[in-house]
Amino acid sequence: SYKFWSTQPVARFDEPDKVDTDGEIQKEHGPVPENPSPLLNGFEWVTLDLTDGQQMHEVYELLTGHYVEDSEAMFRFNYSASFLEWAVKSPGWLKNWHVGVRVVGSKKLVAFISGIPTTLKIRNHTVKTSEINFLCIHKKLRSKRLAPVLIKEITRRCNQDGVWSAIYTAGVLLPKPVSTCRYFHRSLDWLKLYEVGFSPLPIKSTKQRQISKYALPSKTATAGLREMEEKDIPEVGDLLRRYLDKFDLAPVYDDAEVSHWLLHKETGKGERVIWTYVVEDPKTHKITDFFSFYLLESAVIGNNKHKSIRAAYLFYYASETAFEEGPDARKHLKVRLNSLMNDALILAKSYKFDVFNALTLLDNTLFLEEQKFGPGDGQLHYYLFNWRTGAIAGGITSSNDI
Ligand code: YNC
Ligand code: MG
Repeated sequence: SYKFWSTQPVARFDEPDKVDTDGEIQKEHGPVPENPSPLLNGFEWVTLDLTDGQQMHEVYELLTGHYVEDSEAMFRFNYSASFLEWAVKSPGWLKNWHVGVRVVGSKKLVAFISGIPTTLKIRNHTVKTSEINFLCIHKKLRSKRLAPVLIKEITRRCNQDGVWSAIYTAGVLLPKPVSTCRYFHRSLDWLKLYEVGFSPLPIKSTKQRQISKYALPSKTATAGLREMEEKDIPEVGDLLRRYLDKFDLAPVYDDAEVSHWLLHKETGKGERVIWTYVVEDPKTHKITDFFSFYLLESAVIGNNKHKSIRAAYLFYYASETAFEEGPDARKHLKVRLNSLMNDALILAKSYKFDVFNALTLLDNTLFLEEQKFGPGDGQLHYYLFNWRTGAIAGGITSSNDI
């Protein structure tokens, strides 16, 4: 019945998938309350300073124990501290959008919600939004209607900073997704995935046959493939912007954002998060393609042999082949993406990833099957807050899937 969500400026289940005019659902921006709503007795609001390693560690600890699990509680996302650094401190980030709830007495952090500023292209509109992520409430405080209080507080803070619309993703169904993607998984270490209970052994197969099925060459095949470097930012940015412009819902990134989201910076501390490879044409030295993936581990709950799964998630990519025109354009793009993604799998395997994940967005359906990805149980729903537009079938993307 969505007691909370039915009061919010979001699309309703009973409205048509096609709309006449795109725009804000609530166009009047009334005065923004100066103070947060009160919390239950014994709890207090805090603005976290995530330039402080200690406070970042508290967020890390909360998420490690209490963030998203699969439906059978076998795995729980384990975002590393370096991942959180990357995800919540993108260019233009605001401290005001890192919101926590503490216990008054002990100061223990028991809830969190974050936003980062992002410009989105939604069909033919360019919209200043916040991307809301990492909503998390301590397991002992669940089902007490704290989530709506956190959501209203992050909304108030975004409004204070002049942002009136938002994008967010969730596995749960809420009113009403603008798009829905499915997770696909490609085994890199099939035996480990089997041992942790992630991959089943098909009745008509054997372990050895499964292992062989997912074997990969030891070397990549694309001529001119190399890691992205700082000097590539303008060209990668240009290629990515042109590619994303083909889709109905996508972020609009400037070069600072391209650098932040795609370029690995050697800091010497913490786990590496992002890997990006470009294809530099051996003759013209132009960047013709790139792809990227990030590391997100999942903790294996209650397994003696394995503590965690190292998963690579396909992130942004683009290829000049995507701009070809003519009757065979799609076919050519399919061939190109398949060779690029096969190289991505080879690289991920060399970095000891166990599985490679991708969603049904961008042009991913052109390679998922051929690259031996299989559909997972998980769905990812995309939502817009205070923005009305028609349903978008596939071809949606945003850093909000992280
Ligand atoms: C969810 N994931 O339906 P109704 S994703 C949004 N996103 O409301 P309570 C959610 N709403 O149905 P609990 C939600 N999950 O009555 C539940 N809800 O209208 C709704 N899990 O609140 C739910 N992280 O406090 C219901 O529930 C109401 O104690 C119930 O807390 C929920 O980050 C939660 O999955 C998810 O930590 C915090 O279960 C808790 O169960 C938990 O009684 C594990 O809440 C971790 C987890 C969610 C990951 C994510 C995106 C969040 C988006 C939030 C919406 C942002 C809107 C835009 C705001 C900015 C606007 C501007 C400008
Ligand atoms: Mg609650």
